Amino acid sequence: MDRRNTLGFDAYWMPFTANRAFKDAPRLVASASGHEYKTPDGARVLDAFSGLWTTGLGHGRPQIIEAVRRQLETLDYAPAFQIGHPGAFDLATRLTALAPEGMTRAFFTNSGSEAVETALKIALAYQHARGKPQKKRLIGRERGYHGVNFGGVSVGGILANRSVYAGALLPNVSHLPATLDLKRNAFSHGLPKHGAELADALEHHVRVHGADSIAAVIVEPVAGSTGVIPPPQGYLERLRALCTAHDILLIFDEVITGFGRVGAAFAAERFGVTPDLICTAKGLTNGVIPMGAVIAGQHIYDAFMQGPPHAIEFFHGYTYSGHPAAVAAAIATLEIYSEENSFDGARALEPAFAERIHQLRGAPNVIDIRNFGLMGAIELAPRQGAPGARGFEVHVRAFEAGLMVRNGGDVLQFAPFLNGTADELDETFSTIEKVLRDVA
Ligand code: PXG
Repeated sequence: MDRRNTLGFDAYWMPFTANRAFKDAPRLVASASGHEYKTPDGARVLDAFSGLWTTGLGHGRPQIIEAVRRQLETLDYAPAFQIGHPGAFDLATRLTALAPEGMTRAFFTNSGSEAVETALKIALAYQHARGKPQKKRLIGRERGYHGVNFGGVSVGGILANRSVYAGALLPNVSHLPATLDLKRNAFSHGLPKHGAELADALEHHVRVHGADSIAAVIVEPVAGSTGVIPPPQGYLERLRALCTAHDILLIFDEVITGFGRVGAAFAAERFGVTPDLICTAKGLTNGVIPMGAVIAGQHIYDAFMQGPPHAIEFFHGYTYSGHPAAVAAAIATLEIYSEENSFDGARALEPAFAERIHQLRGAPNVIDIRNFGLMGAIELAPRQGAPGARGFEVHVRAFEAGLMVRNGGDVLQFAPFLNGTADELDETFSTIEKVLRDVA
């Protein structure tokens, strides 16, 4: 008996989804073009989240699609280990050219989570290679999100992602405090004034564990999925100075903030703070083909290049590292960023975005609004005894009203396209304002 049916919802176990609620009332998109999705019924949904922070150039870009098609016809797969294909070298050259000075090497992965695992392993192996194998401690931050693999969950600072695995996570991990401070910083425009001193918590870990035991600190320059938390003014500079003073590597997880999301190639550039390693994904291919990358400082790579030249220097890699289709998508994407000056475009849209999102101050249940670059959040007061319910209801009702926004609990998140328009911003926030009144 053929037990397939045309649209059964049972078999697919959906990621980070309330499966039962979803399957009771599915929200589907069937096609996408430009800045919009269409549902299977043909209803238009304005995308106010650039995919999942992925697709800053808009959906269905012919140049990317054509590049992938051509690549698949020419070379569909190339072994990733001990063999190369020209595109991967070309992409690494282009990608490192976008990175801060001195960050000259790229390692390819297939996702942000894998980029994080790779960066954490590079950090530990780097300390080992330079004769400091006792430097094993990794320091993350409360409310940090670094993907879902064990290393990323360990350094991540989200209880719901961690608690089930307590005792099975990486040992030797500590956390800095989160920088979100509604009492002092609510409704800040851009970077909040207060909290640079929270970086000094690193000194606490140095006092407790010893700098000799600490390998690396990993932070998102602007925390994304836990509700868009821009760093306090001066915080990242301070963290960089402390890492340098204590001989600790600094890893920026730029899976969200890379590729124009904060009006520059990387947040590192926007803040003028150069880390030792950068994790990227998402915007690397405009979300079209899964891909991630770690960009490493020259000093990191050099430390690995020891021993006999025929020996493998780093025992790590993925079957699909530098997959030809992903590489082709990434090269086409980087070309469009350059041809269309997308990062400057995002920077130019930032003031209008900031102004429009902050107009929702005073809307029902809004307790904070945060923005930086083209990242924005509206935080809602939770319903009594049902945290997250209000945010989820806004997400569902907005979708029904033709708008795709993301809710992380009671925080609504916004990621307009790098080439978005004032009209789209207006449609986004007028729809949200109406939905907020309806659910109040
Ligand atoms: N690091 C950061 C900073 C991320 O934002 C990852 C790592 C993991 O990437 P992959 O490709 O393995 O998913 C992410 C992913 C949201 C949202 O709602 C954010 C992410 C993914 C899905 C939803 O903000 N970030």
